[in-house]
Amino acid sequence: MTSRLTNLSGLPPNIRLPGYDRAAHGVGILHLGLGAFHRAHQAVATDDALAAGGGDWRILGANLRSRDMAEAMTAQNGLYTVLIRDKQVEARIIGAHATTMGGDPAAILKAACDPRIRILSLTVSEKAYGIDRDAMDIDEMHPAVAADLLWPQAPSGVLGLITAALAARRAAGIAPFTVLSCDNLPDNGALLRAGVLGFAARIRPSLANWIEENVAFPSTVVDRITPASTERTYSDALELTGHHDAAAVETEAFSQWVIEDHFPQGRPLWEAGGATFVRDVGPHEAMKLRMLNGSHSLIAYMGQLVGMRYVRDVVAQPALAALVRRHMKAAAATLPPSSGLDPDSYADTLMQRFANPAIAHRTSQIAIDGTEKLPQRWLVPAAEMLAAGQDARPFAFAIAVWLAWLSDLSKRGEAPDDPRGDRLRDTVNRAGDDDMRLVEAVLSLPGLAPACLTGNNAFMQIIRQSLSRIRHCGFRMNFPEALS
Ligand code: CS2
Repeated sequence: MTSRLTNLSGLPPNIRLPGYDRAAHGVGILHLGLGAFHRAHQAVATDDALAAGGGDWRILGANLRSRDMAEAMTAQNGLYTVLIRDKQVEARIIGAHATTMGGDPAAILKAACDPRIRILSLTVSEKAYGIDRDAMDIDEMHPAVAADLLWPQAPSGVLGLITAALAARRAAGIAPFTVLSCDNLPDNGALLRAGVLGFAARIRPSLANWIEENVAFPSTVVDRITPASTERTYSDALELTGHHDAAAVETEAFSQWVIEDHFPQGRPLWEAGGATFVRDVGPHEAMKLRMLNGSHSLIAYMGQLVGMRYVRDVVAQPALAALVRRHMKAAAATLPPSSGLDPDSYADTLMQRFANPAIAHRTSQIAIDGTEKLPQRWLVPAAEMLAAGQDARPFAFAIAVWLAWLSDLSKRGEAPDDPRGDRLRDTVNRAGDDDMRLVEAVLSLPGLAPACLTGNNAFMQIIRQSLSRIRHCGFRMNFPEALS
């Protein structure tokens, strides 16, 4: 009978194991968000850092709401398998997690006050923050923010928890942790800082001042394509390791982590895991969010429109791949010219990564939460192009594809998987067959598109034309026309 992965003995010799004595290292990081991406990215870099540089930097991993992953990992003593899918599949076991907890915000708050915790990192997804990006302040309508403002001693959301933990540490004379956002948001450190300061200012202004002066919020750029785990992930992990693993993840070989080096309480030797430390992540971030994530979203919505399940299927179609290339080129034109980065070779690498036949990355997974993702991926870059008098048509096309997908869903009576899903469905329904009404109504939802984009009549008309062609002639027939 095969057993569950719970320790490091008896694993086949070709499986890479943690290169350090787990018991010899204490915790130093509290991580919020135990999803597949964290397990395939920061935790792997931390495993490498522990092996190369040592230190008490193991991870206390937590999910604010759900218990399942924390329980699965606890049952495995924090161990799990990462499958790296390239020409071959390589399996390695990660041992960086010391403890995992889920669904108990009070216990997580307590852990965040532990003096041993010197970094609080997060992969909670764009929608969990509750920050109004235009105002660079809290979004008081966000459910977790609203609840935590009413009862800040018992927070259940990200901003409330970080603020309460920092307040408790300050009161107890414990140095604050460094706060490290690892989500795909623009200037994620500065954004989270603004959110925490805004939240703290509502509770106690002197606390906000203290946070402003004492807490570091370095920005980061994270990159590793990590599809949600499936039955295939678990069965491949079992075949390779000989053990059942309910926390197994699969990912690509590529991994990138660019971090602003501002860690007053120290940090693991993440360089050993491939991280690069810079003074300003800005250029890396714009290239990644706009070229990778921006074309990912285009691929996702085109794939959804034509019924293609995986990213690799979409880029295997020459006409669709050409549209993706065209989008990357437009995204590259929005980047600062003297950044020292090479967008052309970046684009080539991206096309290869997207085409990886071993990675089954669902278009439906990337299609979720469009209203949270598209501002930084398409709408702000498009607005910048318009302001600079450049040709932003590829962005108009991408927006039309998203609207056509929303329209398809609404016709089926479905709402998109998005925090504003019901509102989107109702907005699209009300617009009916009137293409211009649909374009205007969706893009003028609060906080979505910059005013200079919605106010640009010529650009709005181009979106309408593309939308109209897609809705009335069908997306497939539209390929050559879209390219012209
Ligand atoms: C994707 C990202 O789901 C999405 O929206 O674009 O998760 C993407 O796979 C990662 O950012 C790659 O690093």
